Amino acid sequence: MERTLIIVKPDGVQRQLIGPIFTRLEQRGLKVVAMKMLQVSQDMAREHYAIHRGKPFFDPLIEYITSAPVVAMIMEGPNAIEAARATMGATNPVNASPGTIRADYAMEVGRNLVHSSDGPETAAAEIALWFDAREIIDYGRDVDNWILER
Ligand code: DAT
Ligand code: MG
Repeated sequence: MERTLIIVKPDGVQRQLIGPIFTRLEQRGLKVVAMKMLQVSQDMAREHYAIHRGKPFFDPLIEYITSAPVVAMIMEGPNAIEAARATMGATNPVNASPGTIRADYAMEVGRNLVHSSDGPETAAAEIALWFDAREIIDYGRDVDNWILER
């Protein structure tokens, strides 16, 4: 089953939106297999966003993601990466479709509340960067018989 990394960014925690953001993903049927709150270090932020190094928004992005605690989680499900990205909405909230997290709760690209991995390789790398293998719990849910067509 596919796994993806989700982060409620500092603005999401500060704005008391951990619950609403989490609820959208959880109630779709995505299964939480790991979660924690942490203060992101400069080094970790730079590694997480390494692909954006050199871009004009890189320094503000690092400052933002390290500015206050975040909540990170791994979610699992069929096509979890695509499902989470669709629920999150477009990078710039102004372009995000109504009903997505970013459209419904955010105004600007530099305060877009949530991160979710954009592909299988990035998901694997991000999960390894953010979590120890021991923090990831493999468990079953009885309700899966009603969420997944097996
Ligand atoms: P996403 O978070 O949708 O995966 P991304 O990986 O392209 O988007 O960029 C990472 C973050 O960097 C994004 O959430 C907000 C910021 N960002 C991206 N493009 C930007 C831009 N053109 N101006 C300002 N910030 C930007
Ligand atoms: Mg991205």
